[in-house]
Amino acid sequence: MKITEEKFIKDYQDRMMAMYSMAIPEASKAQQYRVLASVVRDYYAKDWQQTRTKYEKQDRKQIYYFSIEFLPGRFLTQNMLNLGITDVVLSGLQKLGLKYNEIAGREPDPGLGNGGLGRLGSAFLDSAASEGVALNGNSIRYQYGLFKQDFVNGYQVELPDDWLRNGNAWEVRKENRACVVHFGGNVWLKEDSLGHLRAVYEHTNDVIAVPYDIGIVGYKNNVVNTMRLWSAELPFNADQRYTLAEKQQVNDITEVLYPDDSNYEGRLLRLKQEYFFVSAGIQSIVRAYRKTHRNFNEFSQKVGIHINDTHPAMAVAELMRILMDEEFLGWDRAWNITTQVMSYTNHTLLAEALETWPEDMFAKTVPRIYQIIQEIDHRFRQKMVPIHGAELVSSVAPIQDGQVRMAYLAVIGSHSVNGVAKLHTELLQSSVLNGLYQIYPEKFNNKTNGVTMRRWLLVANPRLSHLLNEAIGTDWQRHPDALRAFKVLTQDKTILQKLGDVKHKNKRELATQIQEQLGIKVNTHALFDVQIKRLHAYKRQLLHALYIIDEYLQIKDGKKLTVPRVHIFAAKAAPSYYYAKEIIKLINALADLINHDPEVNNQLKIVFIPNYGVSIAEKIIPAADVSEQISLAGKEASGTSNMKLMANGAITLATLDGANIEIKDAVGSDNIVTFGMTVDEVENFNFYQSAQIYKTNARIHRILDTLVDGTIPDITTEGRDIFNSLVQYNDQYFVLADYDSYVQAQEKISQLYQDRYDWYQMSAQNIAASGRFASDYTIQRYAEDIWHVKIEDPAE
Ligand code: RUG
Repeated sequence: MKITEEKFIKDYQDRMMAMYSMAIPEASKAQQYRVLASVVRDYYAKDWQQTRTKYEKQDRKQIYYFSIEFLPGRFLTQNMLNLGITDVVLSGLQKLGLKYNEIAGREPDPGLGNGGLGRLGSAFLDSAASEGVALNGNSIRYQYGLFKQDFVNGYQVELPDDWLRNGNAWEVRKENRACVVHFGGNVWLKEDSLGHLRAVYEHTNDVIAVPYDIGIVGYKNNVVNTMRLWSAELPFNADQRYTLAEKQQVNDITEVLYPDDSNYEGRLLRLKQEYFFVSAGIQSIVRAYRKTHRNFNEFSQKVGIHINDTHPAMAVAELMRILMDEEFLGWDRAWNITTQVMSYTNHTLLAEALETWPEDMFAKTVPRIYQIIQEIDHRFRQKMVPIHGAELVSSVAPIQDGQVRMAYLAVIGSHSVNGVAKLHTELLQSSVLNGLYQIYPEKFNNKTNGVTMRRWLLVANPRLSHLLNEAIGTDWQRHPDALRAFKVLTQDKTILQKLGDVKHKNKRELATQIQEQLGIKVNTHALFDVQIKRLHAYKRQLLHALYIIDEYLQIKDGKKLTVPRVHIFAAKAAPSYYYAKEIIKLINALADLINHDPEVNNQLKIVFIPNYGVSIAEKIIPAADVSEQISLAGKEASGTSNMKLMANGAITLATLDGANIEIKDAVGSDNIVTFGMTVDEVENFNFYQSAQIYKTNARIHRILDTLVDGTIPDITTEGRDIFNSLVQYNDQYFVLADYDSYVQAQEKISQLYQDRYDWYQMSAQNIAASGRFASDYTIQRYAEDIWHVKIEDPAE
């Protein structure tokens, strides 16, 4: 459909009238937004329907990406871009006397994820639609997204994220596709008159799962895929039978996202959430397949189910349940199909993030699933013990020591298991999943993460995108590898000058926002040193904070910093993660001290931007000079902010962890600054004594003392706890061990930043090398190697 400016203006006026019976100037900004979203949605409605029917007609293999988290970011700007209607809409709105930015800012940013895991899922959906891969998201429609973060006296406070309060303009409720999910009760198998073993359920608590679909618009290719989010409701017409408490129990299932991505919580509600979206998703997949197929002969050629992290691992048992109990396939056939259909991505090496459920809780909550996992466990042992020995096999069996172990279930039930960066996959193979790697080496493969360049460049950084279009043409928008063409221009002084201008303008824009929102005035000629990610001890925001104290002490000693700096943080801590919240308080207290000290003047500023999420990242990333990726080696599976920041021309300051290593390979060691211990060094560091470092290293001694001697006001308990964690409790994440090396790296950064020509040359090298980290390529590799689907030209 060709959208002209005239058509858009008319559509907008008509829709305003239809929805609100108002003239445009009378409407609030929120109403203006909802009208715009509704008009834009219309522009892809037909493509959405046609994509579905085309897939059906072609009997195309459908892939379902099961993830308990997605972080799509705001849809409006991205959808307009992908539909190719941005210019028309912007000029049309202007003619109507409306300001796009004000309207777009009214869209809630759906916080349906904690961080990298959810964002990766959404990047994959965007890339798959843009590449013409039939990938469907499957998740939970949380009533409340990840909490909104605010600071009160420097402490994190959590406020509910009521993102659905005014409705969600992009979703379509599909009541006719609802299904029933059973929890609890008793279940046994009974032979029916045809000789089939049927599962008989008694006293179950049933919940209705209602799907809400959101269209995922591909980039200028008429493809619109679907993200399906499930909402829990009471069974139809049955209100009276339920007590308030029972109603609440059903609402609870999809009420709120668990706000922790690095710690597993063995809570009943979480288990229910997991089974809820898994069961609903698989029922709807089988139902869709059954519409056009009489038997299951082709199921594994037509369906792929991806288990994103362990949360949806019950998919293995749920598909077995449906195939056996409802479709009457025998165990072996059902198992054969299931393992061909399932694939699994692991995202963490942290032992505390690997899910295991107490057997009794599991058995009570999902009895039939428990029975099936028991059988999987039994057959696995029976088959593997003679080959690999009892010790190895029981160390990786799905059930052991009263626990159901979800990662092991996912590996055993899938044909493919991948890590998310080269190092991470190697470490999975050699440590966390080593036992299963010995048994199934052929299943393991690496798929390094990626990011969508269209959101992180075209949407977030229009100035840089414009420069790139001017310098190398627009091919990179569809084929991000074409950014490589920018490499030959890294010697071109005019280009570097323009690149510097772009960065400076972006910094000015961020500075204005910081001033307006936080009342902090920052020097836009200072180096913007950025660390934005979840707050976790392993990510070592503390290392960065100690360096800031170091800089502060130098200034107080009368020295001048080599370059002035603005340290920018944004991070949410899990509400129950006390230590992480103490670090937030420390950074805020430091900000308070340093930003108000007249002796510091313009040399040093600290800004902690609250409520980190996709929308805030879109503002910070284009303005970053330095990207801090300083986790302890071996702890960060991959990281993705490292890739976004690189694409926006920030220089990475990194440990050799996760995908940082591949960034270094891509950009060359002259264009990245690395420091710190390697994984091997960390692993072989047998007698670490952090107290010894405190004792013998005068610089560190002095910095740590400021945590407890009153230099930083208002952090008595926090300062003492952090001090103790570093000195008395032996510094679990080797902050002190890496400190000197970090300082050297920071000094190198300062040296480099003094010569802006060299700096922007490095920056340009980073942009030019970033194309390989586009999720378009990652999704192609998933499609080819894991899901075995051909990338089809959507035009055909
Ligand atoms: O911590 C990891 C990141 O390193 C990674 O980049 C991201 C996407 O693969 O996933 C993050 N993650 C891990 N989020 N939740 C978990 C817990 O398994």
